[in-house]
Amino acid sequence: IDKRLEILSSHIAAMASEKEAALAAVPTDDAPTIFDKIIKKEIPANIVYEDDKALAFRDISPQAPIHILIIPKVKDGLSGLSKAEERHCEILGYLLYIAKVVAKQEGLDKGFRIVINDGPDGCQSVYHLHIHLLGGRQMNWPPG
Ligand code: TR5
Repeated sequence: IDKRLEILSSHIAAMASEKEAALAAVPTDDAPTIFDKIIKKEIPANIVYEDDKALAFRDISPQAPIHILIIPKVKDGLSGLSKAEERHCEILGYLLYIAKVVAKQEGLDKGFRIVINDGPDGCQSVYHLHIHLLGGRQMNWPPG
């Protein structure tokens, strides 16, 4: 039971700090984010998939046994989904497809969860569009 409480309290702490990070984040359309540095390999990330359009790497603060972020290499104003224009349709569809490719690569045969947080209410903390791929455990519904 102690171990369970420890895990539970670390989950609650992570949730609180993620929310704090989201509320502290300044929504910006074109300003570079930490993800640009990951794309340019200026800071390390655990990259699980890469091609000319998309990059997928493990989230630094995983909320599930598998927690991967899928991002476009070129931001093109897509700081978040709410900024999507018709010209982004192709990359948006492509990123979803890559989420599926990565889910398969990770062996998530029993299912997975896709999340896109948008804006302060959506708990977005990094303003470079990203798809969360979560799996490896039973997800709950509704999400918090
Ligand atoms: O809250 P949203 O939806 O904006 O998601 C941003 C995600 O980026 C969070 O789940 C963070 O844990 C994750 N994140 C933040 C950083 C980071 C990262 N994932 C991998 N590597 C990271 N580095 C090196 N630095 C971050 N600040």
